[in-house]
Amino acid sequence: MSILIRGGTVVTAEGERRADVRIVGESVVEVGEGLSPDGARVIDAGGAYVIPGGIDPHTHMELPFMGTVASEDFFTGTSAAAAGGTTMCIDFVIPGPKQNIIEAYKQWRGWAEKAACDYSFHVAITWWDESVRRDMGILCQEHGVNSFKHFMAYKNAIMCDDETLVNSFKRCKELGALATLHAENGELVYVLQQDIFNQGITGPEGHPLSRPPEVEGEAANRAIRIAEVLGVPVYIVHNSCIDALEAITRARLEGQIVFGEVLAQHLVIDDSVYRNPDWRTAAHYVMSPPFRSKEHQAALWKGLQAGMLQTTATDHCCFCTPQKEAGKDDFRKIPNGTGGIEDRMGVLWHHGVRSGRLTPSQFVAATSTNCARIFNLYPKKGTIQVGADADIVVWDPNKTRTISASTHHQNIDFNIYEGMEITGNAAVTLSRGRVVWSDGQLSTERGTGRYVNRPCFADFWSSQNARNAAAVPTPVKRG
Ligand code: URQ
Ligand code: ZN
Ligand code: ZN
Repeated sequence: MSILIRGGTVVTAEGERRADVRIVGESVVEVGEGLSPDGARVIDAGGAYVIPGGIDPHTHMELPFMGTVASEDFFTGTSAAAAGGTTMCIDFVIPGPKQNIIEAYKQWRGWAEKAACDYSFHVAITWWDESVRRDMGILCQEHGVNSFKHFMAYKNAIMCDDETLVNSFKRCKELGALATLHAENGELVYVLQQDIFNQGITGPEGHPLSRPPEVEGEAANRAIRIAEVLGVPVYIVHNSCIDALEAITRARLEGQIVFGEVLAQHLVIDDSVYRNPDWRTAAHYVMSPPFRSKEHQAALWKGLQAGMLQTTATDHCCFCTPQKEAGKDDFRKIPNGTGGIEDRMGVLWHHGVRSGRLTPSQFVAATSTNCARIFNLYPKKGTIQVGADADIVVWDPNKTRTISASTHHQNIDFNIYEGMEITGNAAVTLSRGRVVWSDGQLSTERGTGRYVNRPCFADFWSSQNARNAAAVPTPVKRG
């Protein structure tokens, strides 16, 4: 089966040009002007952009969390992703306390077999002993894992302490894997939650009060400093505030390998949502880190524009209203998470490209290519060139839609962007050469998504010197 995407402007992270794209089977085989159909199915991209399928580096399909399970599963979530122009997600294996990490990995692999688009997994390190060290090596060498997640928040659940951080970071360095972080000081959050609740603030407005920017900035800086001493590259997920951005910027300007991710929602939604008089609405915005003031949003946009933040994500972790109601009388019990995988690309195009903040190439870099490069998926994923997977989107810059839970394809009864009108949307989405979204209709099939191996960066990462490596330690001769 061959397809010719004709008449569009191909946009990659490197630039844009008028070109046709020929696809045979699952791959791109030719990119150039005036290509003849030669019997191929022709998709007209006239007046539109042709971009690499979005890659969302941060999702939680059917995550067991806070006493419930996220309502979006791997089929519905990857289908909703395709409707919005995202063709791959990197999800998270999050082992239970003392759960063997390979057993957990296999559990998630089973859940993900229903996926409709490609996927991969970061594996969370939530506890430590020598078996974890051993199994991290097996996951890298035999299962294509090159990134390990560390939650510095969620005390008494999945939070890891500094001892685990240090041990796991050192292991990542040995393996050539990337250490990724949820950076909030979980001890501070825990104490602030009690204080705020005991002052009688039980509603969702208590959530951001228990997680101020300083709590995020401290953890981001601590993780970065530990990584600096050990010489291991780090990736900070869902940076939401100036404090975290400053920690990343300082480190990057000093030559440390630090990557930063920002969620689409943190760029366009502010903390006024927590003061909504409707409990249900306010509770649906309970996620961590929380939404911040417009001052933080402006700084995050500048961080993205300046290249201090490299990737955009959604942290797609859906809980329907009945699930959120577990915290009806206690904000600490509201399952943390929001949706958004379907709207990330459109929201970023509307508020990023149409606003003049980002060029189309920067948009492609931030929604696809940078993630592919950081997690070693490039150039199979994250670009349009001969040999790449045909994960491609015909992007109509003039297609307008109003975002709503009444029309979205996500399996959640709320949309954090409800009512937002955006211009710039996916007209056609292809997943490895298969049309999965066209004319406003999904045509995804369960199980057609594939797990994508991500090899470690043994050479590149090991080049990151530990700070103390510069001063070659020599023993003092005594006596
Ligand atoms: O912290 C995360 O990334 C997961 C548990 C989703 N929930 C959230 O509030 N961000
Ligand atoms: Zn997180
Ligand atoms: Zn997350």
